Amino acid sequence: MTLNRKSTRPLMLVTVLMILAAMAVLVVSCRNNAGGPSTNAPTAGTTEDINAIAAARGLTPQDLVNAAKTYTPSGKHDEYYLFASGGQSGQMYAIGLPSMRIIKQLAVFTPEPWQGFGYGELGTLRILREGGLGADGKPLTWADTHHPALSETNGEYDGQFLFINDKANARVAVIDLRDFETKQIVNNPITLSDHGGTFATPNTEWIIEGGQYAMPLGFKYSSIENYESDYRGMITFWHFNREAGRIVPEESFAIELPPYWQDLCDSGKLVSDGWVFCNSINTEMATGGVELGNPPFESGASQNDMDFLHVINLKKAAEVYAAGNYDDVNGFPVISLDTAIAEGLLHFVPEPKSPHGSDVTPDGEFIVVAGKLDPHVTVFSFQKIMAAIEKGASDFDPFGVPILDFDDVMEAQVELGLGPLHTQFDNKGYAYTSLFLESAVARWSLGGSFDKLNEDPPWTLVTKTPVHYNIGHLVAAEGDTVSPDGTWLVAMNKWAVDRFMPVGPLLPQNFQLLDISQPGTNMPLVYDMPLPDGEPHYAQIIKADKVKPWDVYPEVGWDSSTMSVWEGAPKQGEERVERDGNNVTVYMTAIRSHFTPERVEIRKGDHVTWHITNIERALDATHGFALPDYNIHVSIEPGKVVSFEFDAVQDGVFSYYCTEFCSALHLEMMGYMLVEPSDSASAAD
Ligand code: RUQ
Ligand code: CUA
Repeated sequence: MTLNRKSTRPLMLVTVLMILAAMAVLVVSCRNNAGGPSTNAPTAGTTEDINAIAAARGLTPQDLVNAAKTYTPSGKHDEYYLFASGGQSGQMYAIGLPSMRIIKQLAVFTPEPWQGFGYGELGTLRILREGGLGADGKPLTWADTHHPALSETNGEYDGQFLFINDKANARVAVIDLRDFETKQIVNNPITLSDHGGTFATPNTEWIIEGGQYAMPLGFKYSSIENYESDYRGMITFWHFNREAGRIVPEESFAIELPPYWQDLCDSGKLVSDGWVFCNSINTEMATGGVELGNPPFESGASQNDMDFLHVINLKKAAEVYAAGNYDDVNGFPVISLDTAIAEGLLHFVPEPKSPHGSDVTPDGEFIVVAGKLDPHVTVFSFQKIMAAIEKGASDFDPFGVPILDFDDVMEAQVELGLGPLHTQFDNKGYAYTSLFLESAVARWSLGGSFDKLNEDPPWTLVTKTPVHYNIGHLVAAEGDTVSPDGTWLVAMNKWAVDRFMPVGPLLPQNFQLLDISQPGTNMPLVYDMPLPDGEPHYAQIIKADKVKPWDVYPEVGWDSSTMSVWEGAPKQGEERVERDGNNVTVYMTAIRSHFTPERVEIRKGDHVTWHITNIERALDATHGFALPDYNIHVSIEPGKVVSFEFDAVQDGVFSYYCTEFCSALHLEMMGYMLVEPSDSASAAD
């Protein structure tokens, strides 16, 4: 096995070479305080001399190179979007690379007032409501978002849509990248938790949502003593209609799986297109009960030397579903485990030891599985898996699922270090694996027919870069496509520890940017970015020019929840308040710097429906609308119409106002909603 080679001297950027030479003497003199600025030296702001600034701040030549690689001057745009999960916040982040600047938070599963998501606006409330009600019958208001997936065309990110799962409640959200808004949330009808989502097939026909904790499918009760007979795992395939920009639940289906905990999946591509690979844990079928003297889950679910990589024939499963060969569970089509076995949809491949991550190489030839408790990654060959399926299995799991022979399908095992988790790829024939326990990113060389741009022997460790600390996922530029870029990689670290100024016991997450553009052993860490939200599991990085968002909505009166013009949208000159019995409808427009009408006079007990069109066409001329006490806030971007409704349960005087500082007279952009008490004389008409 190749050992970690000594780092060669970093290649310096030509543009900074001269600066570095000029400052070398000064920098050497301040090497001793590289841990931070010295307290009484001048800092940036007191001088324009780069040497003096570097000396004062304790910056090394490498620091200046890193700064030159990442600093993005005012007005310049980044090269990539990083779309990161926002973890338990239930949201997502759009982050620019290489600057690592947060560009926007995307409201997905959780109400978000700035965007008006879930604060009265009918369209977004409908999305939240349709996306699942909690046990109390109210919309769920958080999510444990894990794995974003960009839509793909021919295995390349196409910049059109973004998907992400909620592990806690087994939900999948669809975000439209024309306006970066969440358009749909689907709630898995048969199970509560997913982890193996979301993954898009190479042309985004299917969005894959794998399960996690087994339970009786369809939300039935069964004693945990009946675990083996009644509890089940699952994988769901949501059919995506690109034209409509929506998942079509009526054209989606699931496959029943044994009650192992399906963990992470990946879609096949190119040669393996039409296949899906999910690792699993707890093939021991441990049921916990440490309080009863049973082994705790953490050891009960880690007994076996091998768990099972689930090899699923999605193409054939779709045919079985189309032929109607499925059961109905809670109104949802589920291909039974027996049918899956009989039709050859499901095979197992033994995978060592508490596996995590299942990542298909860009050529679709290999599947990389890491073992959390094994210093190796194991590489399986798709061709060998096909040959072994052809040959037929001689071993079966307790449910009758055929188990392929490990030696028949294993291509290589590469020793990388402690706690390997996830793997990404580049354009040079390297793979990159996160080492959780070792806090490092390992670069290793792929074998096979891959057209390699590196000179390292196949299936060997090339180098490691330490990261801080306890890295979970890592993500490379265009890293899940058939042609990764090999430019940047972001380590998504679970712990930040000492990297940032202290903010109390709850620390931010640490995203660290690595430059992976040079082959060999030079893979420098160039930037640290605190993310003020936990815990972002995964992200994807797409070339910025592939994403083509709208500047403003295409036409005035645009309903972003249907992505079309709404004919009923309030128009300039036709603003009014209509009354029909106790139902009041407000037709309002917004333009710098007034709402029309500026007075809305209603009565206590009225049911109010309120529409506002922003008739602006100027870039960034967004108005916010706040209705205090009624818990309503919406964002109305240029061209958009928003609608909300409420019961006027409280009489009094309410000043509604614009919440975006949109002009010099923004403070005057307000109006009064006067709610007359229902028992006053004038109310009796
Ligand atoms: S996986 S715990 Cu993405 Cu490493 Cu979720
Ligand atoms: Cu519109 Cu402030």
